[in-house]
Amino acid sequence: MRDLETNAENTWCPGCGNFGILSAVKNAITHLDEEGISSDSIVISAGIGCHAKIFDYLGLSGLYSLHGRDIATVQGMKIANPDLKVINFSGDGNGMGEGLAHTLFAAKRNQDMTMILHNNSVYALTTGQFTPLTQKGWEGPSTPRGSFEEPFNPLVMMIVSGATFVARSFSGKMQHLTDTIISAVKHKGFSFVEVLQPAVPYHSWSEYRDKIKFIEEEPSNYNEALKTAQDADPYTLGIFYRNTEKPVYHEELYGDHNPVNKRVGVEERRQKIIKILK
Ligand SMILES: Cc1ncc(C[n+]2csc(CCOP(=O)(O)OP(=O)(O)O)c2C)c(N)n1
Ligand code: SF4
Ligand SMILES: [Mg+2]
Repeated sequence: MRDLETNAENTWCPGCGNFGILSAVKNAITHLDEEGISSDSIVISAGIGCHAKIFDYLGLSGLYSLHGRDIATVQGMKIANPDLKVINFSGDGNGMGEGLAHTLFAAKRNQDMTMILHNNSVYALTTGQFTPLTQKGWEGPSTPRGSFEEPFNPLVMMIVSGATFVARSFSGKMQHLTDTIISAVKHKGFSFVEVLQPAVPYHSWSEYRDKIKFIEEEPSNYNEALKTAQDADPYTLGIFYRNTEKPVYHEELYGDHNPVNKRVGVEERRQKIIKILK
């Protein structure tokens, strides 16, 4: 098991919801390692934002990517070496704004990866602009008279786009969040976990705690999942959708081939090209 601690100085605000996500991820990785999913086989990526600093605070391999391009980065990692378990840390601005197309296509392809969306409903690092997930009416630095746009429903968006594991948790519910991350990483296919996370300069913990609730039971099929995700308010937690039947991208692409450990030699490749050209 790797040492998950790093020497990086933690610069999150005291009370930031990202601390809960970091702890839950560490718990989940420790548990997964004990179950046989080695921490050496896990690679991570993050975009840019407060959430993305988690990359510096986790002693795991990976690539600190660009704003909105991290989802593309992890897709590349998986295709390059399907034996890896890849985890992406994204923000609501990062993954639902500038990176939205990459998010939708990763879900559409059922890429075998996990996306953890730190949803604080704000572009926090850049000091409080509204995001695609900000609730209507929220008064912030860029929306002093209240945001008048309807937010996306990320769970519905992911279900209809093709994700095969769709869940919501909260950084203040440590056991629920840890268990959800474990299930998401073990899931074969695109797993999406939205994590509600207070950014304390903009939202208080009680704002969340007063509203948090759980779905009664996990929906058993696509239509039920979609209806539950549509009807639930943005503070309802649980696993909304799980489909283990849908093929995953890298297997559709090249079966059980792995370009790293089943590498074709130069001569074999040359012969294959000659055969195609003949
Ligand atoms: C290509 C690019 N576009 C925009 C930015 C500016 N930028 C950096 S962080 C950020 C907001 C991040 O918001 P979110 O993804 O919600 O993360 P949070 O800080 O809330 O965790 C933006 C717009 C950037 N660094 N690079
Ligand atoms: S601004 Fe918000 S998200 Fe960023 S470190 Fe502070 S509390 Fe956390
Ligand atoms: Mg954010």
